[in-house]
Amino acid sequence: MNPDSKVYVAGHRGLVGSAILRRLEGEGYGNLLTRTRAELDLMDARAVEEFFAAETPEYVFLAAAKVGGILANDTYPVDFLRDNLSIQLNVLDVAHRHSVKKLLLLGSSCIYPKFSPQPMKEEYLLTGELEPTNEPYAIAKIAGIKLCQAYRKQHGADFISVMPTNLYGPGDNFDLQSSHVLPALIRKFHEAKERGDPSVTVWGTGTPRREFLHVDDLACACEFLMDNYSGGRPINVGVGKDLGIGELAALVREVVGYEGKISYDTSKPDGTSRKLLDVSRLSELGWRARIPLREGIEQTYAWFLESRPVGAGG
Ligand code: GFB
Repeated sequence: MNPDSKVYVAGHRGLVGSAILRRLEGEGYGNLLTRTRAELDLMDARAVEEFFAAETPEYVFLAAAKVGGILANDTYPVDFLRDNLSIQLNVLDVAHRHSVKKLLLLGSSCIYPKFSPQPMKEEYLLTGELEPTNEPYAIAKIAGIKLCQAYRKQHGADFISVMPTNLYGPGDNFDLQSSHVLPALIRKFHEAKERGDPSVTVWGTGTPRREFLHVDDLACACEFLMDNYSGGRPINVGVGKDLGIGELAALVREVVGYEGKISYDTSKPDGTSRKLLDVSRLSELGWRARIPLREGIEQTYAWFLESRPVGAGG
């Protein structure tokens, strides 16, 4: 890409898309294309065709997706499978037919088998059963990877796929039913502190381990990979280390300044016990994450406080 390349960021209002847009604007890209969901429904094949025919982007970051935490995935399997398949089918088909130079598809670390050896290498894909709570989403994302590989094989399309670990950062979803764990804990500890609650409830047993990548690091990796990687195999993007959910809760509690207790609701699912990514291929290409977890949580908490509606309490 160069500063006047026409770059379409699909999903620019979401956690990942907004970070990619922020990164590209900051790097001086002056020909960026975005559409809100109201302006362009990516599940409407005709609308996607008309948009690409009219705008002819050269590069596409496909960050638009139906995403959510463990409870949302477990509750809405149709939405997570159907919506993500539909978006990917439409955008990849039209990107190929309108000769997009390069497309980067965002996936997720949940594509790997539940009992993968850790850390998980890209070649472990499809070597075992998936985690049931997010299998629909994982199947949709695996289909996206396979479609990128098929367009490369059959038509020579330069479509790459990037598999980030669990993400967090500004622009995250803080809804307690549909969000991922880190933003949920920020909100839970903040509101408990403001209300003076004696304890905060953490879902599950607290024993699963997760890896967390700040979304600004992911955006930097996506720009790097768009310019430096053109292969069929998905590329993992992570920080190379993880921590227990209980440790994370203690860290968020400290950052927020809450002094009450932590209790565990084991009626909620733990999900997979661990999903640490092997990031050696990415580091061999010359990229590594830079934002430390504590600093990233402090920055995200500050964003959460600034972005809450006035009078939202706390
Ligand atoms: O982040 P999370 O919802 O998704 O949950 P996954 C991670 C762990 O945190 C689980 C625990 O063991 C949860 O039980 N947890 C504790 C909480 N308290 C909370 C809470 O208040 N809210 C939430 N959400 N979790 C997702 C997949 O799996 O990972 C997605 O479902 C996607 O499809 C995403 O792949 C990256 O990490 O378990």
